[in-house]
Amino acid sequence: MKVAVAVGQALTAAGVRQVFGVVGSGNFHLTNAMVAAGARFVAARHEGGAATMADAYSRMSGTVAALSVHQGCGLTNAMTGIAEAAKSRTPMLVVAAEATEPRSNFHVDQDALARSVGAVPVRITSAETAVAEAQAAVATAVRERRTVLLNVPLSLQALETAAPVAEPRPSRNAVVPDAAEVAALTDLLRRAERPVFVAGRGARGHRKALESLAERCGALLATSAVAHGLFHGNPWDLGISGGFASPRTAELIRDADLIVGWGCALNMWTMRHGQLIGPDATVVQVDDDASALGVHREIQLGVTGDVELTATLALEAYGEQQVGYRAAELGSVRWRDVVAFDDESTGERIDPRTLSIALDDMLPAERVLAVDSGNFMGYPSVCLSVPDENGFCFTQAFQSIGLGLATAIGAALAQPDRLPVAVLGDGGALMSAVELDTVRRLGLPMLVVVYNDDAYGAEVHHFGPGGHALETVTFPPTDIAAIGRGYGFEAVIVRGVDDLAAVASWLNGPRSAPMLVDAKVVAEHPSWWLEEAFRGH
Ligand SMILES: Cc1ncc(C[n+]2csc(CCOP(=O)(O)OP(=O)(O)O)c2C)c(N)n1
Ligand SMILES: [Mg+2]
Repeated sequence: MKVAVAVGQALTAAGVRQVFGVVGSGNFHLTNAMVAAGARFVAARHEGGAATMADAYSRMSGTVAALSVHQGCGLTNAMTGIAEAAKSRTPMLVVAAEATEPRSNFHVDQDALARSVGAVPVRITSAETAVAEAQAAVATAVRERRTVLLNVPLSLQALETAAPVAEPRPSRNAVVPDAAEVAALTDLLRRAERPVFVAGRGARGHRKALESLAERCGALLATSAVAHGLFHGNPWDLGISGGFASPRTAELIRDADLIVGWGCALNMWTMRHGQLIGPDATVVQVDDDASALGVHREIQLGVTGDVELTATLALEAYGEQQVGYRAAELGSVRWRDVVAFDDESTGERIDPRTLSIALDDMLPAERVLAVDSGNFMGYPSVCLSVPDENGFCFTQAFQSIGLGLATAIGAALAQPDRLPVAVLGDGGALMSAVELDTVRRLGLPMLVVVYNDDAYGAEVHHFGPGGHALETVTFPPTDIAAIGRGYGFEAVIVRGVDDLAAVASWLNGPRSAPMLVDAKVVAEHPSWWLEEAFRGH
């Protein structure tokens, strides 16, 4: 068979069952071979969207998805999404055709592109080695948790090679922690009076082990934004640690005498530039990648080990249960319960807090939420609860706007039994609007909510107080509801809570078309988390 077909078959057999992309001449045969071998292909309208769909799908399904792109321009279009995936250590495969001939219009240095954003470039180098190289690319993505660019030169694609033979699918081995490090951790846990666990990306999927250990030592439970939802329903859950923490959550973390980051970098966002760590708190990090230890924060102990395994071993060694930080009932720590605010809705514009709380009350609990970047992003992130860590997909490692809609598409496909909700600013929505077509074409019953302030609000609030001219970051009103209707959505303009009746009737109906809410939001002042982020800088 042809190399392109053999590579496609080998990738599918190695576990890549979901492919997103834009197909051109260079990736046509390869993509079709993957479909013929049983993979599902979703055509995005822009490679940037396809990249983030693959990233979100990988994260929310725990499998390796692929992005398939045309040589050169197909890859450059996808670079922002690839950078996000690489920074997030999403095990993901980018399959790119490659024009190795320098005089080709399509030629760019694809290796350099990948390397510059932290992805791992590999290549098919001959017909004989093609299948093994394709299998190795998937193995690197899985075992090293990397975003891998597999370049498939056009000059090799039509050569003949042998059909791939089945290989076992690659999997990642749990890193066994050193016994002395586990003993040191157990000792600190025993001595702590107010321990708090902060679970990050590496803790996703390990709820039980962490809950059991926390119960034994009386720890309170929190997460970083990328693990939001992990402890949903646990009476000792503090929710998100960091800028999106409620004042009560922040207070409790700041008062901890021991903070253990589980698969969590404890970066400036999760720890509010360190402000959430009390002056006398001991800080521990457990991570299966030794190079992640102590990078963002000074730590007193680093444990190199798998989160689940380390927590299980610490529990075995711990001994008798202690009260720890669980002497008194927590009460609600939810932002909406502990932050009082005056509704600033005007009749023409709705207060984003009022909007977010009303949505939380309306939407079914089984939801999967994606939030884009911007001033607005804190409101839905803190107000909309999610059922578990696969109910929240946070593609913000690159802090790019415009990834939210594609994130919601990938997450929706990975969690098909949940209501997909994309929450976007008007800037991010208009940057990525082209993928509204993909939502409608796939028949996804998605709710898209745009917090529309007719501005790059984050920039307005950043520079407005300094008296700078703001014409570069403010826009005339745009009827985003009309744009939604053009793409086949049902749509409504929301200026007050009463207008959300249209969403209620959509929720109660067959949801045969997706729904877009163009919410004209009040934006007189920056959101609290943005103000804090400005102060932190
Ligand atoms: C790709 C990209 N371009 C520019 C920026 C800088 N930026 C950060 S927030 C923002 C404004 C976003 O506007 P919008 O989506 O309307 O949300 P808002 O801040 O108004 O709530 C911009 C331009 C960015 N983060 N990413
Ligand atoms: Mg805006």
